[in-house]
Amino acid sequence: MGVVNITPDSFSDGGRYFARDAAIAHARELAAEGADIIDLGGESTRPGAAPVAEEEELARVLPVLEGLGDLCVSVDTRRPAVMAAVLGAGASMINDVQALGAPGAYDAVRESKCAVCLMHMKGEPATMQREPHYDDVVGEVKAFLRGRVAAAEAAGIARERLVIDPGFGFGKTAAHNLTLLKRLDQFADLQVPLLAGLSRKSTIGKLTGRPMGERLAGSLAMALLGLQGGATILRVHEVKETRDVIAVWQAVKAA
Ligand code: 9MG
Repeated sequence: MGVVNITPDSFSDGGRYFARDAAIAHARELAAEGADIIDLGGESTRPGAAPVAEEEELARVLPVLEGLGDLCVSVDTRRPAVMAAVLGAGASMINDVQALGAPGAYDAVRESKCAVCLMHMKGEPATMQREPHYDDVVGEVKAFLRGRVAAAEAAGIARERLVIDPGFGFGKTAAHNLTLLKRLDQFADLQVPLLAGLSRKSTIGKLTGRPMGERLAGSLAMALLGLQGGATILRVHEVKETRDVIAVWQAVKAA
C-alpha cells in the first residue's frame, strides 16, 4: 500500500502532493513501482494535527480519486460522509484510523463491497501522544480490534471485507510500538488480514536519530519485521525499495 497524502501539513512528506496533478502523478509512480493499493488521505493524522473541515477533505480527495479510476484506491478517512462520497466515486477500500467508530460509519460502508481497515488508536490525533498508558499493550490493542471486528460483522459488514491494524504511533510510545512489532504474530488468531504502517514513523527517528527524510533504512527494517510478524499489507512511502524487501523475504521463506 503506497501512501499519497493530499495535505499541506502531512507529517512525512510536508505536503508535496497537495496539488491534484502532483498527487495523481505520485500515485501512478507508486503503482508502477509495485503498489497494489494507493492510500489517499485528505486529513493529516500525524500527532498534534488539527482536524480539517469535511468539505475541505472531500475537495482534496475526490479530484485525485477521480484521476485514478483504473487503480485500487483506499481512502484514509474517519468521516462517514467522506466514506460514502469516495465509495460512490470508485474507492475500493476505507482506511479508518477510528475503526468505523464515528456515528453513521457502518451505514456509509455497508452496502458497498469495499474493504475496510479497522485501526487501533488511543485518543485523538491532536492529543494521542500525551503520555499514553497501557497495562498490557498487546492484550489491550488485540481486545479492541477483536471487539471492532465483531461490531462490524454485527452491523452487516462481512468479515472477508475486514483488515486490522494495531496502529503503530497512534497513542503509543516507542516502547509500545516495539512491543507490538515484536509480538505482532499474536494478532494472527483474530483471523483477519493484518496491515502494518511503520514507514518513516517517529519510533524510527528515536531509534536512529534520523529526521523524516532519512528514515528509509529504518523503514525497510520495520517492513521486514512486519512481514515476519504476519502483516500482509504494508503501508509505506517507498514502494520500490519495500518491494525488494518483500522479494527477499519471500525467497527466503520459499527456500
Ligand atoms: C493514515 N495512517 C497513518 N498511519 C497509519 C497506519 O499505521 N495504519 C493505517 N491503517 N493508517 C495510517
